Amino acid sequence: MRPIALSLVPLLAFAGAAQAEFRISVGTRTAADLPAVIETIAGRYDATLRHALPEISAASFVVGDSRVLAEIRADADVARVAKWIEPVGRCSVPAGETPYAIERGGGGGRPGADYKPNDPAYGKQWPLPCVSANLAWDHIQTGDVMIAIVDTGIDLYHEDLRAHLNTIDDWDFVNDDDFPMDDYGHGTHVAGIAAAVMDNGVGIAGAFQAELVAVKVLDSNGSGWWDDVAAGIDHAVAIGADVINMSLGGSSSDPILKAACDAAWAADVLVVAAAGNSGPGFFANYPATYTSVIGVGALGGFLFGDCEKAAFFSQRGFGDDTTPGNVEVMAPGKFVYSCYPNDEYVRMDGTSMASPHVAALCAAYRAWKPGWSAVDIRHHIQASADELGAKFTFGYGRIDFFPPVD
Ligand SMILES: [Ca+2]
Ligand SMILES: [Ca+2]
Ligand SMILES: [Ca+2]
Repeated sequence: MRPIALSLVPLLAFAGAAQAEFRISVGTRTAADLPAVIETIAGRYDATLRHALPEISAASFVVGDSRVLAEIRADADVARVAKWIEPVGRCSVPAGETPYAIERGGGGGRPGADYKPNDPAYGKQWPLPCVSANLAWDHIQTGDVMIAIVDTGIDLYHEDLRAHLNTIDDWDFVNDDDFPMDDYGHGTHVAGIAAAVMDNGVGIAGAFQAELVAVKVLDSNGSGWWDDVAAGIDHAVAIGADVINMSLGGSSSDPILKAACDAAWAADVLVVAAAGNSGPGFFANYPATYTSVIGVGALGGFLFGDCEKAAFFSQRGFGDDTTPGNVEVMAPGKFVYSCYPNDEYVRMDGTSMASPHVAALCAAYRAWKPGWSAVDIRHHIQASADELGAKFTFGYGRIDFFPPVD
């Protein structure tokens, strides 16, 4: 395995084999129907149970191929109680999100006697004054709030994250273990934006000082399966997460993903997702488009971190809690400076970087107004957003951390 040239071919062959894996999900009419269906499918079709999710009356399996799917669909014992029997799709981090180090600024934000943290790279974080997070810090910086980062994992040892990490309740749904280490880099960057440790004299300041829990659902290439994402959402709800951030997406809906998102929202959890990076010609990335999910577009213009203009890559299409669509609010997603594995810091561009600003705002409201429901918080975020233009592009507008008052 050591010589790189020799290992390339087997690695590629293995990657090809992994892609050929075939998964299905089955939703049942009631949770009580689920155990018998699992037993039937596992017993009759040589299927390997991947996830049993009684909270959403669903399960997923690895099966031989699409012919097995047809056989299961034709099985009367399964079909009688099934709401759906579908192949599971793939998802990934949005396209084009690669780290870089060039120094390019951007600006915006309001003047004021705002809070000044001691983190050395705070001056590189144009997004924070853009959404007035620094003004909100005069009033509230932290609270007993948990944000689940459903992503590629988090660097569990990062100097500017580890003090906020809940490593008891975290989980790796790719490798099926209790150590959701980030082997790609994306989730670490996303986590830092939301809640890197502020005022520790190190690195950056997260937008809100919340507990972070890593829920790894994307692999070392930034790709994953929707049933693993659904299991991750289900897990986040079970451990008491207040907010779920999904800086990931796919172009087609998936019933097990939708069931998990809808169940989280129904359980009073705020679910936030990236709108996608395929540009203004595209809308309806999943899960951002679901009404149970707050879809987030990116601000930043083309060349600079422009606080008023949509980033050129940001997908479009208005949506909220009653209207399907992916852009509910906007947050900065260009030249975003944040944590990267091995105590590094990089800039990245993407709606993935916009989404955790909104997750942090949701967490801030959870701390500021503990009596508010997720619906209350979502509606307040919509109503207090700064309008920037057409709803189809900007949704309700740019999120505003200040004033977080009613
Ligand atoms: Ca752990
Ligand atoms: Ca810091
Ligand atoms: Ca939506």
